[in-house]
This record gives sequence, C-alpha cells and structure tokens, in this order.
Amino acid sequence: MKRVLTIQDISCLGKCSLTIALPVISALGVETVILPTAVLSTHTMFSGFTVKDLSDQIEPITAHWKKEGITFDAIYTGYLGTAEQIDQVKEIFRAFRGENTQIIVDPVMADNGKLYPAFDMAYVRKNTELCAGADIIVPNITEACFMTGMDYREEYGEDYIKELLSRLNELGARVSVLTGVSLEKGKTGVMGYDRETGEYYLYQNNRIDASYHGTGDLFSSTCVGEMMRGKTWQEAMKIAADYTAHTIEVTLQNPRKPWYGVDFEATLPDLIRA
Ligand code: PXL
Repeated sequence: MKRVLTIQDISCLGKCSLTIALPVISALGVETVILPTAVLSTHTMFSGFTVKDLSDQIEPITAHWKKEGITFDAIYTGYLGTAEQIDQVKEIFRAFRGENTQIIVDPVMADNGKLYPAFDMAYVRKNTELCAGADIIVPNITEACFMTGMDYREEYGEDYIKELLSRLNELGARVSVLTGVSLEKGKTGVMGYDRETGEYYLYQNNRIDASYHGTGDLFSSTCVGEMMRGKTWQEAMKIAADYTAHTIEVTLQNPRKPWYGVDFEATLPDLIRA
C-alpha cells in the first residue's frame, strides 16, 4: 500500500484541508499520514474562529518518524499557517524526499482575485519558494497570478492561461496545473503543462454556478489519491475534476442547503466505484 504524508491545518468543523484529505485519500486505498499544522475551531470563512498554531510540534513529530525509518511515496501540502511554517515544510521535503517520492503542493492562499484574510505578500513569496521544490503544483488562477506577478483576469482566453503556465513552469515544478480554468462558456476545469514532455493538457467539464469552500482541497486530495493508485497526472486531474463537479451537484440538491462545505460523504462511494 502506498503511503502519503499530508501537511495542512485541521479545521474541526468546515470540511476542508485535513478533514477532506484524510477521508478521501484513505478511501482510495492509500495510507494517509497527517501532520496538522494548526487546529482551528472552523475554517476561516466563519467569523470568530479559534486557532492554535502547532509549529512547535512539527520538529519533534517528524524527528520521531525519522528515527522510526518512515518513508513516504508522496508528500502533499495544502493550507499552511505562516511563512515560518513553510520553512519547516521545506525542511520536511529535504528530510523525507526519497528517489520516488512525489511532492504535490497546493499553494492554498487566495481565490477570486484576493488573498485569504490571514496572508500577505511575504507569505506569497514563501509559497512561491515551496512550489519551486515540488514535482506537481495545483494553484488556482488567483494564486498563480500572485506567484508570477501576472494580472488577475475574470475574462481570458487560452493565450493568457498558457502564459500563466509558462511562468509557473519557470518556478521549477515538473508539472504545473491551473485549476478553475474556463475556456468555453458554461465549462470549467483544469489546464496543465508537463515540462518533461512539453505537453499541455486541458480538461473541461460543465460549470456549475455555485461556489463552496473546500472544493479545491477535494480536487487536490482526489488527484493525490488517484496518482498513488497509478494514474497519470492527466488521468488523475480528469477524475478529480469530474468528482468535484459531481459532489457540488449533489450538494446543491441537499434541502438543508449547507453553505460551509460540500457533501463529499455522500459521493465518496461513487469515487471508489469509479
Ligand atoms: O480550503 C482551504 C482552507 C483550508 N483551511 C482553512 C481555510 C481554508 C480556506 O479559507 O480557511 C483554515
């Protein structure tokens, strides 16, 4: 069985970061080791959330794993708390990167043209450095703009996306994947670039006009799980894009109208069967 380490916060309520990564990657038949970077009462879209930073636990936990001789087939990072914590994560990459360890970085920090409340440009620079040390990065368009200095646009064509991918590629990862790419009316999906083959990959599915917190984490976690099951990054992105869209559709049918997260619990069996 493959073993993945995922490093992100744990938002006790809210369905994002570790409360998505752990169930989704485990359900795909992959051992999921977690390193919680902070404990929050809820994700940051609630007002009045509490945060306990766990930075001082990172070194002792990982030192123990080192002593036990633990290795990972992949390391997947998502929302991290502070610039200092990103330095700690870079050290984990250095310490645990084996010859075949895939490093997947989702530089979670922004959406819809804006940084999340907790972050500033110093954090953007650190996240950009973290991406340089990854094999695969999966930013959304906003995050890619912050990291490359390109202007954020709501309306764009393929040239804009290819320019963003080319600038992301210069950051250093082997594969750069942009999420939330809409190149046709009524469609959305991903476009990626693989520097080893020089190939672009575009996948578009139907756009559903609803936005939920945690869908980026659902997409990335599904990609990681599928790649660990032996899928190529292109196959994994397609499955993850379809699964995320399906989950949003199912959530929209919930009469209780959940606002803070998607009903992935209802759709996980479909992912496993697929
Ligand atoms: O879904 C990304 C995410 C993860 N963790 C926390 C967040 C967010 C997005 O805002 O607030 C704590």
